Amino acid sequence: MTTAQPTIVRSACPHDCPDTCAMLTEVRDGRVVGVKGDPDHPFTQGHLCAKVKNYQARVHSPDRLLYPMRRTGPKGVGQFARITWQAALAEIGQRFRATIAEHGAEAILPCSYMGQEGLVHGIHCGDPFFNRLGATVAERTFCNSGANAGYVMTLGPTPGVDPEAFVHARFIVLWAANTISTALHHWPFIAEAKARGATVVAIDPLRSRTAAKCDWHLPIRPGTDAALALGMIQVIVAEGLVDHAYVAAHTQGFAALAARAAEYPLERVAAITGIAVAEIRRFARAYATTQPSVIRVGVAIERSPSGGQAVQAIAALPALIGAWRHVGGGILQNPNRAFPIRREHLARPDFIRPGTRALNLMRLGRALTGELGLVPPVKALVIYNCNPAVTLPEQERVVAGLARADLFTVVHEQFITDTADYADILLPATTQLEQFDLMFSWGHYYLTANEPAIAPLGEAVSNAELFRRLARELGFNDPFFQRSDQVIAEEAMDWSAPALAGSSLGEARARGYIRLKLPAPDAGRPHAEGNFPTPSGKCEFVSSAAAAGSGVLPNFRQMYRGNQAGLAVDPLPDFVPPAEGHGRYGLSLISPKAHALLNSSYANLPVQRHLAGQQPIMIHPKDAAARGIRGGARVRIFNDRGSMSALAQVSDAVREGVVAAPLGYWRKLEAGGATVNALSSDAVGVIGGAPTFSDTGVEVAPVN
Ligand SMILES: Nc1nc2c(c(=O)[nH]1)N[C@H]1C(S)=C(S)[C@@H](COP(=O)(O)OP(=O)(O)OC[C@H]3O[C@@H](n4cnc5c(=O)[nH]c(N)nc54)[C@H](O)[C@@H]3O)O[C@H]1N2
Ligand SMILES: Nc1nc2c(c(=O)[nH]1)N[C@H]1C(S)=C(S)[C@@H](COP(=O)(O)OP(=O)(O)OC[C@H]3O[C@@H](n4cnc5c(=O)[nH]c(N)nc54)[C@H](O)[C@@H]3O)O[C@H]1N2
Ligand SMILES: [Mo]
Repeated sequence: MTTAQPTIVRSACPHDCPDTCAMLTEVRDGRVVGVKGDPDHPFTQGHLCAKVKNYQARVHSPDRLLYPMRRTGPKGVGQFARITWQAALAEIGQRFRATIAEHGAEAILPCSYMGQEGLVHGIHCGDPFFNRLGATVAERTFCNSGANAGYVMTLGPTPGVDPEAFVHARFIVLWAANTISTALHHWPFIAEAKARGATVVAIDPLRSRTAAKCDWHLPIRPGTDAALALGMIQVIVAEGLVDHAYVAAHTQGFAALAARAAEYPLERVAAITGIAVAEIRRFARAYATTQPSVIRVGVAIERSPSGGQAVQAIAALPALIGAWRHVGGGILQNPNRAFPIRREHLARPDFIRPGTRALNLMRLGRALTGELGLVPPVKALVIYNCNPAVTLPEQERVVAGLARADLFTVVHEQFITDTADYADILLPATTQLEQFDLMFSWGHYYLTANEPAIAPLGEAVSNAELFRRLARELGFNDPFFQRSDQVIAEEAMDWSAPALAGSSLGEARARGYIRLKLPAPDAGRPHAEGNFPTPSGKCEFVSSAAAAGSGVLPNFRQMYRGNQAGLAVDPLPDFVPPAEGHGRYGLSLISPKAHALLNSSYANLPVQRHLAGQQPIMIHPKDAAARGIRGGARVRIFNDRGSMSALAQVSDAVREGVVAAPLGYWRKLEAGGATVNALSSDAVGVIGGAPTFSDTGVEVAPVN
């Protein structure tokens, strides 16, 4: 047999991660033999992370789901038999038609998120289909919806500081961001600033891998960031550190914000946050007086009742001190706003019939168990790009709901996950190397193309192809539903927008990536002269959209679809105490991202499983001693919602009173058969409908 020369194909990491790496994939004889980071890409810089650097093992894993299957055993057991695509589609069509006839189309619910992040196969891939079908509109507030809402209330949908411009900052705050684990490719820019003399501060209940490398660590109590931000504002105002010229020219509502901040004297802030008065004062002074200063907010900041308002307050800080005047000064929250994405065209909200109900997927458990009393009840569920049995709160309710005999569940997946175990019909999904896509980023300014490296394995189909097939099965004749992947990509972007003018899909495909046409990292000062994309054109310390009661901001609705959670009635930022954690259960549980896992992905694959070990929980030595827990011991973590088992890591890297159990482990692969979302509640934050994973009261006990 002759062995063909290896070919190198340009790929793009598909994952829900800010870095969206440009990859070079090596193919030999129709198999992927390796992947590496593109050394020429200014952000990827030739490196891939612990999750993706052996992506070929994910693609060619013996555990890949490669054929359509029908359930043969009880729900949850994972017994399936192979069927044809034709039989699978026919059964789905028949069940959908019967459900619609009996209960109406709202009895069908899509459950999806960003298992794949691309413009073709990502968050919006199924929206036109479900909107046209008349299904319940799913609000997907898994990630960043509260933070986005708070940020946009203050600043409007601006991309903020170029991530590459961090090299120019002299004071960098990583606020609820574990950059080294969750956005590794941003770290070199921060390290470069540090090498040039910048001070880097981490605000995190945990001395994370990142906090350990910072100059300064503020170990805050979870869910109290809004109080810290208001305390900083109070110091900045009281000590005359305000840039009054900038505030007068480019902001509105200063007096009201100062009055709100005055309600947060440092004694109060210290009592709330657990950080000493002198430390807060020193931090606020250093932040205000060391320019350029920049803040990177991580997604974790939103996971408590006033998480979105924390971001609303933090977004006010750079304007207050005039940080926007400088290259590298300001705030970075979600730079995907720089990409001119035609979300309306991708998602087709115009297909939604007026009055169609919306459901926040954080409440999936209660929706499925019937506790929400939905009429009609959910009778058919289609899950793709998502692993709700692991990633949604109220895990035991989610699983109890999925186990309902009268629920018809379709799951499209690459692997037989905890969720897939409950499918009636299981459909095989391609991986990124078997499909074409075009990727935006929420961590840098490069649009990246992904060429198929190999043909789809087995009978796996991409998300876009699944919805082409479902549309045909349901008789949707509009040619819109049969667009090729290339046409979807072409139409996903506004190529005439300034950020892309003169560029084309062809150029992105030929080079692998294109940088958006924004000022170079050493030249950008996006808000030196104000120009905020808010209703007033100013940085709004008092949100005019909230004051006008105008409900949901447009870009927010497009991303999350039909989110009716709305804005805070209060147009000023405020702190709302966490509901749990200092009450009946003595400890406050956080569930940050695992270094070697990507949300719930990779927990089943050997290399990452080895790196991640069994589900751990980190506990402070004093809290461990009080409970007779030794390092390495198996413990039970519990509250009224559920319980899980974990191995104790006794360490002062976590604050006293706080325990940390990383997200991503699978129920069926862990002792005790439950993971961290068995403990979290489905309460949502004050703004943006965001989850409150960091507001979870628990108790921990040794297992004898
Ligand atoms: N307790 C707690 N819970 C959390 C969080 C937390 O910090 N703590 N974080 C939240 C956040 S920020 C997020 S983003 C969510 C993530 O929640 P999810 O989106 O559910 O998690 P993922 O593991 O990213 O992806 C889900 C599944 O998509 C599958 N998949 C990958 N590619 C494809 C594809 O092309 N097609 C199909 N059909 N499937 C594919 C993967 O195999 C995986 O099983 O979790 C949220 N849940
Ligand atoms: N390795 C890895 N990388 C990932 C992911 C992954 O699962 N694994 N997931 C991707 C996704 S979907 C996302 S959204 C991003 C998330 O990126 P990050 O937001 O950086 O991720 P987290 O680890 O959830 O949280 C960051 C830090 O915030 C702390 N934290 C938790 N609650 C609070 C709080 O109330 N206040 C403060 N100040 N800090 C708090 C945690 O201890 C943690 O160290 O990462 C992406 N990248
Ligand atoms: Mo996320």
